[in-house]
Amino acid sequence: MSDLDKAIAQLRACRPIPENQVRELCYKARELLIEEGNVVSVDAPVTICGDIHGQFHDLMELFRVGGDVPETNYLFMGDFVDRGFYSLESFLLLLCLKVRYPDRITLIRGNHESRQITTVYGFYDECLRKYGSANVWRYCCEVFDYLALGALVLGASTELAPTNASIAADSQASLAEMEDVEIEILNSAGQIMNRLGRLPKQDQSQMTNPSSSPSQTQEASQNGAPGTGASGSSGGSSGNSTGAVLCVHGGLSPLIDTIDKIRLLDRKQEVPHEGAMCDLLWSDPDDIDGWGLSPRGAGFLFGADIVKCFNQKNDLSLICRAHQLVMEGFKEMFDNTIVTVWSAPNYCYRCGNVAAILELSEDGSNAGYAPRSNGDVGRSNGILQDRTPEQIMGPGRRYRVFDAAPQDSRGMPAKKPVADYFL
Ligand SMILES: [Mn+2]
Repeated sequence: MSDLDKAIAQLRACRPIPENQVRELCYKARELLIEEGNVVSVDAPVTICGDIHGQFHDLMELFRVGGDVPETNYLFMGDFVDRGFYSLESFLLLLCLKVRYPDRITLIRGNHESRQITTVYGFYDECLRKYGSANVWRYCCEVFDYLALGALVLGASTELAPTNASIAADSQASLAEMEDVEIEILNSAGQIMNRLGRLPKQDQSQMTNPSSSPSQTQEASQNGAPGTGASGSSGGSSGNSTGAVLCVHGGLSPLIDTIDKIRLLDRKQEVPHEGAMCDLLWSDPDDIDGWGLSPRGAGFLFGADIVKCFNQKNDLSLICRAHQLVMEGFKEMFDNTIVTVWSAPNYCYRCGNVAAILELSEDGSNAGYAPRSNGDVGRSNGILQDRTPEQIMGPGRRYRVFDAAPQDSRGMPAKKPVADYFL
């Protein structure tokens, strides 16, 4: 067994590894990450995860529900640390897996992967408590500076990969012979809780004129449970190519209108207080027109018009982001053009929410000749020339929803006092 495999085994048992091993691990991780662009390309199939926040036992539950590395290909959208009790073990395990299986796990940066934020929200204190010095915190922060800012998932199928999942006893879904399933929601036992059919592409004027805002009633009917009104009618022939899926921790920036502009940023630094890099890690979608000020004091709020315009310009079918607690684990907004994925169940051990991960399957329908976008502006002129943007369908999306790991599996005192940094 290699030293790295030993470290993985030790961290899986939630035991920190020695300081000198952390130093070496962080050095190796940096060497890997320095080679990655600001926007990493990831081929489907991939399982996309949101915030972890040091909830180590829930991360183990995530791997139980979603499959282990390297059997499952993972993309984590940041906020590995802070808030929970085990930021150190959670982040170091993910980093070990990255070094051990670089092509099977992608880590992008969240707003908590920052010196300033970790000093306030727990990770710094945790390192000091567990090692007696700030060295390990310093090594980790140097890795944070090299994490990619986003990822582009390519080759995702419009269809869901077949599954032998059974139907949950309490499922509300009408599961009989649905022709074109766009969204499937599974529980942590792998049973189907709900299925939503693909809606015919509606009101194309919204796409061609992104500044026109949908009415409130339309907006409300699209939030929460997209596709609820679906009758199973098809939005086009199955197996069509889907646009790329952009993954970022927070959201968009008024300074960024193309993915190429993200690629040009100098990311190897502490997260700045403002500017494009800051916005990508801090912004949130909101039911507004255009851009708005964020109550977080960093990043911006952005509306449906911004998302639809950006997606169209960059041949994207979906933006996938994390950063906001969602009680149901995931939330699709703006006619399914953006989704929030949240992967920390019972956040801070008290919020009562469930968590979710998003599986995108591989488009095997055109074996070797799948015309697909790569998020480049103008690329569609050559490749998707016979398609209007309205015909780029979203990928089939399988959400696995899970609860917090049982308290008795944690090996920690149930009455452990809440740390100061929760206050
Ligand atoms: Mn965040």
